[in-house]
Amino acid sequence: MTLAETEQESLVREGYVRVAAAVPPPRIAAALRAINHSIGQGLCPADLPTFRARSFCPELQRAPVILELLGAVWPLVESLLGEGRVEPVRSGQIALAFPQLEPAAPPYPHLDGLHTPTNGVPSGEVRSFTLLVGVMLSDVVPGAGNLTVWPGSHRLYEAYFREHGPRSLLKDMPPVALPEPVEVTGRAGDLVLCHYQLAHAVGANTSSHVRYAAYFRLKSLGHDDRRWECLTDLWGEWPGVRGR
Ligand SMILES: O=C(O)CCC(=O)C(=O)O
Repeated sequence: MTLAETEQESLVREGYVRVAAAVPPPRIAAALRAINHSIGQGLCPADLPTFRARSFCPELQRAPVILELLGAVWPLVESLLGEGRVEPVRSGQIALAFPQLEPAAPPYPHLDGLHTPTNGVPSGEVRSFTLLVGVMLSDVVPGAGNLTVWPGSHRLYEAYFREHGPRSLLKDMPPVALPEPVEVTGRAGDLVLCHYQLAHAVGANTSSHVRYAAYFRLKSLGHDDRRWECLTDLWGEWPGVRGR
């Protein structure tokens, strides 16, 4: 299981790539069953801000039924980050986007691992990683709570950090003009691979359906000791990416 050459080119240029039908339907069905069972037990409104920032169904984050979604694509991940070169992944994020009644507002780009009041990251830290792996658990049409990305923002940020220093990320998101965002669409079972340094957001969901997805944040072995230099060396932790 490897990326086709055009998919790799797209990953390098845009900072993300969608891989169709990467996770087998039985694994998607098993994960959805567990998630729907969990939310059927009831959601406490007070938990929602934390669930949105961290994960819905926290009791499932380490469950085999969620981790096996990543297991299905582990060879692909290792083909990019190197065999035996990825830190073990012990939990996933269950990301649900419920329909909203208000009109869509423009999405706000972010990088993961920066402090917010609800995400559990202490202020003064940047909890970066190498690769964001998203698994679509439901079909996603435009306007349905899509993962929204700013293609090429990873390269713009790399240039910014080279000029201003990687630790400038401790202050805030780099004040860089970004291209138009793209809503990633696809089918249940599709995979989205994003470079850590790609600006992204969850888009508005003005559809009639809940958007279901799972995300895994992968680190190259020893990433924490290299976290600052990675910001100015986009592909240093990606030995499987050609033409870096
Ligand atoms: O829910 C999504 O599709 C995006 C989530 C997101 O932006 C994040 O977890 O950092």
